[in-house]
Amino acid sequence: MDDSLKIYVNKVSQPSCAVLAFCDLNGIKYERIEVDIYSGGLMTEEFRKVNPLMQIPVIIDNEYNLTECHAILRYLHATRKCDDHWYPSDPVERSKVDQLLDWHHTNLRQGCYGQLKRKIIMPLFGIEPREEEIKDLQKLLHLSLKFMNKILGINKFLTGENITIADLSLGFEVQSTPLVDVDLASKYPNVAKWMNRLKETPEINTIMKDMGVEKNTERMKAKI
Ligand SMILES: N[C@@H](CCC(=O)N[C@@H](CS)C(=O)NCC(=O)O)C(=O)O
Repeated sequence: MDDSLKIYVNKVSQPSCAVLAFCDLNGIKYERIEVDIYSGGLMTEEFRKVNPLMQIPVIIDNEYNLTECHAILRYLHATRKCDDHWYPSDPVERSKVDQLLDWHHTNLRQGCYGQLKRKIIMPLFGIEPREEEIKDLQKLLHLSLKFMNKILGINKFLTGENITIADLSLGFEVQSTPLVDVDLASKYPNVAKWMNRLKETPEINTIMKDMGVEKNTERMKAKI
């Protein structure tokens, strides 16, 4: 069954990386299909058939197409042999994971990717971002990191002692924050320690390194 799993991703895409890491950590085999998000790869006729919403990540499992990183992570957890800790069967523990996954989309991701989309992707297609909007998103990002810093002052991982799919989803987003001028170590030390803890896992570290955040941060600063 695993042999027929295709995953459409880009190495800088945070939700794509969370799906790839989950598969690598759980021994799930897949065919990786890289989509060029900077030069219209999401808009091709071929890709629109895969996902009419023109976003990655997407999986095709046998003939079933599924989008949305969090839905994909839950689906893979339910259909493959994965340890319970990733997405606990206990309703209370599971709800803690779900709570963070929902929160992520309208807070941390909005604050981080929301800025990246406006600063990097939209200008490539001739759309200039509004400065006010970027400022508001930066505020949201800092509020989100402050909240995470508080939780991670108590917990080893986001929901407690064990790593879950929420750590993957939020961790890959946080990996991109230097691109929008966030210095984690000085402002959010508990988040920085948690990121180091995640990077102790080789599968996560490899994918995080491949995102090329350091190099891309230098490039972005050079443009300013
Ligand atoms: N809610 C989606 C978001 C996916 C997403 O934002 N993907 C980005 C790449 S990181 C994308 O495809 N952006 C293109 C666009 O939105 O135009 C998920 O969690 O999977």
